[in-house]
Amino acid sequence: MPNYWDYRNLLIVLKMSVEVERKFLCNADTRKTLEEIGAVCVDQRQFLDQYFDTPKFDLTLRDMWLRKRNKECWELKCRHAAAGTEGMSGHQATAAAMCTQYKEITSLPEIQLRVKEVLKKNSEREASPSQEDESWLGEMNLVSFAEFTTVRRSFTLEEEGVQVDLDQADFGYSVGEIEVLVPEGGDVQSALEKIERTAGKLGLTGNQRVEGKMSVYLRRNHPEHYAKLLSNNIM
Ligand code: V4E
Repeated sequence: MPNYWDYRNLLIVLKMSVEVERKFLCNADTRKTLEEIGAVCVDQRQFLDQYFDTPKFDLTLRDMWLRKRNKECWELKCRHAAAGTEGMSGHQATAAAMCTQYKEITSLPEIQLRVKEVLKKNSEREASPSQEDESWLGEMNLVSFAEFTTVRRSFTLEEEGVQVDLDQADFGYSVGEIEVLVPEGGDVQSALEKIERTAGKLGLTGNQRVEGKMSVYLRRNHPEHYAKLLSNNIM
């Protein structure tokens, strides 16, 4: 007989979305190109990201990325088990391989539940809905391993439902992202097609994945962990 917690967890799962994203190298002309293809700049902001893991990196070695943005919003990104490439043309499979798919969880109680499960912590403590109470970090042995600020300009291509972000991280790395948010269980193939069309409009060529900010940060600041992530195909 399902209980309150089963229903609560089901509701949380239904609210989750999958971020389908392709990163690209941007240059001085990228903003002009975006305007030429009809993208509209909708936001410009700066944010601080603090990433957390255990000293042994138990989360990131499972491709789980726990962060706090601007000292207030918690988010857990977990790799989304993407559908296989059967039934895709070679071209579609290449386009899919250029993208990442991550589930985004933003509810703090749900984040705490997932992290606790993964770290096999069997504390009796209730998940805390309070953003201010950070005692759970210590209980789960979580410490900050990366901290950086990003200046982001966001553009939207409304007819495609696509967002393009141009990010400049404070450690001297710039990267662009074409992204589509898909509700859990939604049409990922259509998102991949929108991203590919947008990449085409931006004149992006080449089929090498471009590094994200974290990849560059870890290569510079935690080279041993970075090497482990590479050898486990997480980066
Ligand atoms: C998923 C992930 C990490 C978490 C940060 O993800 P990312 O989208 O790169 O950061 P950001 O600041 O753009 O977040 P947003 O504001 O869009 O939510 S850190 C490393 N990963 C895994 C990963 C990967 N393996 N490969 C690539 C190309 N990107 C990320």
